[in-house]
Amino acid sequence: MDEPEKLDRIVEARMKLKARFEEKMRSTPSVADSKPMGKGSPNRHGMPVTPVGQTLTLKWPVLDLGVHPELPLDKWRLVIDGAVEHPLRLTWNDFMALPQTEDTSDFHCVTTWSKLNMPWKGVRLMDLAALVHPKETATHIMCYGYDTYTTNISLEEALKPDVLLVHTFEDKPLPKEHGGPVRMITPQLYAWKGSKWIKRIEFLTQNKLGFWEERGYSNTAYPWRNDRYS
Ligand SMILES: Nc1nc2c(c(=O)[nH]1)N[C@H]1C(S)=C(S)[C@@H](COP(=O)(O)O)O[C@H]1N2
Ligand SMILES: [Mo]
Repeated sequence: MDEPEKLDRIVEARMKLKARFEEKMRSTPSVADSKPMGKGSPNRHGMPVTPVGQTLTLKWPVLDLGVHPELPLDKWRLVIDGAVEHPLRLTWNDFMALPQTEDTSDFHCVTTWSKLNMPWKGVRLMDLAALVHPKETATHIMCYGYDTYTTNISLEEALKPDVLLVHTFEDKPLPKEHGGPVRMITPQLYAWKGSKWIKRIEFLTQNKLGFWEERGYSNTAYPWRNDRYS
């Protein structure tokens, strides 16, 4: 498929996905919440800039299971499969040839630190979804990290425009300890929903629990309601 045709296909599929999830997105906590809990002036989403129970930090702590996988770019692959019409296995070059998005967003860790205004570059989850065409029955995704981490997220959250698979932070390659070469970010949910060293995105037809969700963390992970545990 040539490039313009591929882009047209993404644009069309993106519009269909938006229409399909519009209603559900409107009722997600970060859109429907009329009294978000937290302190400070409204952020770019109209939320108090510091969610309830969070403290701002300028540092960027490292939090993970302790394994930092070594992933040379020529060996790196990203698989997108499950309940989709066109499963994909991307190389680094395939991934970098997709439409690239720059965005600045915030990072809220469930262990109570938040880091604001982080400048990212990467590929929208929405654009990857548009490429693989989730089946009508798809409702969630499970993300898998190269370190064996897993985390689940509903499609209405995953398809938000600030959910990215990022490879660049502050104009430099994403450091390995923060999930480089590629990690996911979920700025409107607690940060454990974003898998570092992302390896696979599986579309699901029903919800399943990831690593922390199985251990009592919240399914929904919405920071402005202190939604830490289930
Ligand atoms: N693959 C993988 N992704 C992960 C984790 C992990 O252990 N493995 N930890 C999660 C948690 S609990 C948090 S708070 C953030 C931390 O990201 P950071 O180390 O870049 O601050 O990554 C999330 N993504
Ligand atoms: Mo975390």
